[in-house]
Amino acid sequence: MPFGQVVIGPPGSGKTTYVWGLHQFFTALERPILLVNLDPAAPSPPYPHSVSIADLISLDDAMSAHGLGPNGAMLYCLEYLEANLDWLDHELDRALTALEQAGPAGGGAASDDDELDPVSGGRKERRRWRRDEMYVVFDTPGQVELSTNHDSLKHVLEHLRKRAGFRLAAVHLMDASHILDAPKYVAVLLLALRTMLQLELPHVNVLSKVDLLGQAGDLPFNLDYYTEVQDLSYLLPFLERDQRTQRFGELNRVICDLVEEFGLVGFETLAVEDKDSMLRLVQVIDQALGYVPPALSSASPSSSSDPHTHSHPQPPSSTSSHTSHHAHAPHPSFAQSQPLSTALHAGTVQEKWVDHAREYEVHERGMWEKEGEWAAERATEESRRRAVERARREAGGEAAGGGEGAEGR
Ligand SMILES: Nc1nc2c(ncn2[C@@H]2O[C@H](COP(=O)(O)OP(=O)(O)OP(=O)(O)O)[C@@H](O)[C@H]2O)c(=O)[nH]1
Ligand SMILES: [Mg+2]
Repeated sequence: MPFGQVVIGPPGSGKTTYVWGLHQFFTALERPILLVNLDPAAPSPPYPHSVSIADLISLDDAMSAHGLGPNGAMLYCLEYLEANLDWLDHELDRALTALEQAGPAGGGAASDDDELDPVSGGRKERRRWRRDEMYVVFDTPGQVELSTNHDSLKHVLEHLRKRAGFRLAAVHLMDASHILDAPKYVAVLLLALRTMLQLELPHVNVLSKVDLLGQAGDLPFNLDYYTEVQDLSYLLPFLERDQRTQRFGELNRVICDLVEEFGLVGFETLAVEDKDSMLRLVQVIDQALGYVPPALSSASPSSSSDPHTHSHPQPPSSTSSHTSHHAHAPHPSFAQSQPLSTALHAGTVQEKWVDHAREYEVHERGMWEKEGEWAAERATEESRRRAVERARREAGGEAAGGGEGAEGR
């Protein structure tokens, strides 16, 4: 029962960049991850992928074989995938099996030179990812109709869930700059709602590229107004003032009521290069999926499954019981993170990227410089320590060699 995210969103919303970022983030945290490219227009995506629809059919093939334009060919490719689910099952199974056998860090833990366990003296048990710990991320094309009214993607995902046993969440990226413009924000809300109703998956809507918000213009309301989709009637004056929407006063009101009545839409934020932002989003999606990242050592889940015996560092505000709710030992990335409720909430995002973007940038640069100096100092200390150890070993070896020589004489 592998877990996974299906990353969807309009063209240029940042899907591919996010998928690539996720791979780097998960690799750094030693979490299992496989990437699947479902965009036939991108035969060579920038990230290391295990499966690509381009090996089945490419957009160019579909265009030339059937005389289709890019949009029609894209729909054709997804229909072709739907008609070849055996191929997808086979490719996914091959990739999952390869990851199972490789284990963490591409096989480091399963290599022949396993270290000895310092306590028992025996060989350390090999840790391999289990199928139910696997995590697969699907990158999709930007054609919005694929997730709003064309059924092929929906059927492929249904197949993965019902037949192949995947537990999937849809992660819907939408460019944060749209919230600056009331009509575009309403369009984003409708798109999010329509997609949620179409795909019928656990759904996480995300305002992407939030780091660019500060440069994009003035926000009439605080960011949490938009992320929490608060009372939409406040938007009506903006819609009535806007030339594009002023003629549709009643329609605007009905659309806002509709979105509010469903009460389904809310947003997370993402700045893909910001570690805290990625961590927060990954945690939210883990929760939506009910996924607990695996602990690296095969011994640790049972030995530390009692939340009272965890020795991991407590987050700054340790009042939250978030990290101790997990049945297994939480992965270090979980344990060391802040509680979800306070980690990078909309208020912090607003401060960091909207109100005080410049000050934060200067502050962070200062922190990086300090971190760099600290790392350099550590490296110097470490190499000095190693040199001393080496010299000591060599001196010991010479003495022992001399002793042997003396005995022989
Ligand atoms: N500043 C900033 N730029 C981003 C972020 N995420 C993506 N981008 C940029 O947005 C542009 C589009 O990103 P892609 O990842 O190609 O978008 P996509 O959704 O995959 O696009 P399609 O595949 O064409 O639908 C690229 O120039 C990225 O560098 C982000 O968090 N911050
Ligand atoms: Mg892309």
